[in-house]
Amino acid sequence: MVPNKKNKYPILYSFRRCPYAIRSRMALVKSQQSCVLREVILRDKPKSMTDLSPKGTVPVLLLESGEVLDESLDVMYWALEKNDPENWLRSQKAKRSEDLINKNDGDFKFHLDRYKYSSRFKVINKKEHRDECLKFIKEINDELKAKEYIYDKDVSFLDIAIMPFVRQFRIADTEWFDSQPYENVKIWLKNLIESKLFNAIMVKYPLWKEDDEIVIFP
Ligand SMILES: N[C@@H](CCC(=O)N[C@@H](CS)C(=O)NCC(=O)O)C(=O)O
Repeated sequence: MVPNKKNKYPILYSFRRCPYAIRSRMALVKSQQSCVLREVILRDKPKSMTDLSPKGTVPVLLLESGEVLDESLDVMYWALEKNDPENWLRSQKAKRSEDLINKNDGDFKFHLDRYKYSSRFKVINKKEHRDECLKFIKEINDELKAKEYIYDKDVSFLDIAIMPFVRQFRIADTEWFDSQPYENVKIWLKNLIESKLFNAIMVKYPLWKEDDEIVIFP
């Protein structure tokens, strides 16, 4: 472990549109944890990032202690365990939340990639993948029948862990998504996308280069 002596803040390697980085940034901002932000592009990752985490995915958070967190859910837990003003972590006491996040990060993400990036994945029938994604959307829609958010009436960890991926699913074909009969999901997503928090974490930052002035986020 290389202690991060340069700054009094953790260093976050992030990519604005990445759903994993989005959920981490939302938790960091909610917990009022400032970071030094290094905005990267995935086709040209900085060596300092891959030296810290050779698997080369974002987000990567280098803590003041030198510990490296390179899983977005770990970043969320780390931030919220320090400060969780709206008790987002309450959803994580339920096994159901873990199951839903596993489905999101597993099957849903798998089919989402093949639907959204069908040429990259050489997919012949992208609709099949869209249909597979819909199974998860239906499940979320059912969860939202009796409450505004997936766990209860307020935003929790569970919503934030899932929302960036459902947003991506919508963006793949906005008109089609908006015409689907999943009203609960549509309202839930709209509320989260229009939230102050989401807009605060989607602010654009210039690409980071070695020797740049530090950028404090948020
Ligand atoms: N399990 C990781 C996955 C992160 C991930 O796959 N991020 C994508 C961007 S959305 C990435 O960095 N991919 C590497 C690449 O495209 O080169 C996490 O939760 O942090």
